Amino acid sequence: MSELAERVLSGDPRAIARLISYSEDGDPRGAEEMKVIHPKAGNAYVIGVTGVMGAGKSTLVCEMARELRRRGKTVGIVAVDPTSPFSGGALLGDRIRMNELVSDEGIFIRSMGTRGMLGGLASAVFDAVEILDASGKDVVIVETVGVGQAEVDIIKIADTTMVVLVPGLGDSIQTIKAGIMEIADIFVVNKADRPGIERTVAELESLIDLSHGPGIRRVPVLQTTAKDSKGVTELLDEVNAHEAYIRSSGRFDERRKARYQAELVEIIRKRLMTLIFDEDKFKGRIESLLERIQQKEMDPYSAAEEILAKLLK
Ligand SMILES: Nc1nc2c(ncn2[C@@H]2O[C@H](COP(=O)(O)OP(=O)(O)OP(=O)(O)O)[C@@H](O)[C@H]2O)c(=O)[nH]1
Ligand SMILES: [Mg+2]
Repeated sequence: MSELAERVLSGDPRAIARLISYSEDGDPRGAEEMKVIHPKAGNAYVIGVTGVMGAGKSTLVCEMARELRRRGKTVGIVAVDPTSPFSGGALLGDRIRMNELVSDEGIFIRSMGTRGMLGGLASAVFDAVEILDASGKDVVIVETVGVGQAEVDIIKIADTTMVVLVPGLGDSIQTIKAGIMEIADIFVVNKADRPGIERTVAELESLIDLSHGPGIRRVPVLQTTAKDSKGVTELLDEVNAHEAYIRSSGRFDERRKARYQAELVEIIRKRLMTLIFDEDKFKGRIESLLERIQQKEMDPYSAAEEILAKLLK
């Protein structure tokens, strides 16, 4: 086994950071290490945290990490494209909260930005979760801003997904309508210190009533005030209850399968994109096909078929 893989498996934070960077950069050395560490992954419980911008997700994630540490668990945190990243923004003003986490060897925090259009992002996030998992973290938390399909896809990594909203729905209702309802295992209404909390919870409960049926687990709605560490213990108890539910109903294995399916598709997609658009010979070919399409000598469908036929040869 390579030295880097060995150091990752022993939990060395520098090695973990290095390997995540390889994935982000699409460095081929990363793929080789990922092959080696895969057999050691699968033991971490993965919590997805998504929801509207500025809902207090990062604050909540920090508080969950603190509570998990009190429960003796080690924690990996992956924050995807945060507008207020862990390294700055709103949390910069919260030095005490951050310093405690950063200086704790049982916690690893990584922010990942959205990359170019070919979307190296999703597969790097999958890798980061797998790396933290293999490194021995008991729990891995993934924070994403729930706006687009990419985030919904990323959340497939999670065993338990929480959707974070805030009082005074408005935007939040839109988020729910945009398909977030289906992915929520737990709803969290954060900023419970704000006016309108009761009404928001009631509106959410009536929305859940609509999709709720007999024999189906009812998605719980929890209230938190992350900035004052309120409601976090109850929230993690609810995560435990959800874990027990998916483990006893066979859904846990289904979710893990969905995670690896999403990852596999993503790796293939990325490799194909690289093949088609980055390889010099194909690049030249695509240029000439584009020229012919524009001159009406060829249509895009035939051009695509020609490229695929070349690939499959
Ligand atoms: N009133 C109130 N403010 C809170 C609470 N939790 C977090 N905040 C504040 O909300 C702001 C946004 O918090 P973040 O944790 O950065 O929110 P986020 O959802 O991670 O934001 P993005 O990643 O940018 O989408 C900060 O100013 C926090 O201090 C809360 O329970 N009550
Ligand atoms: Mg955030």
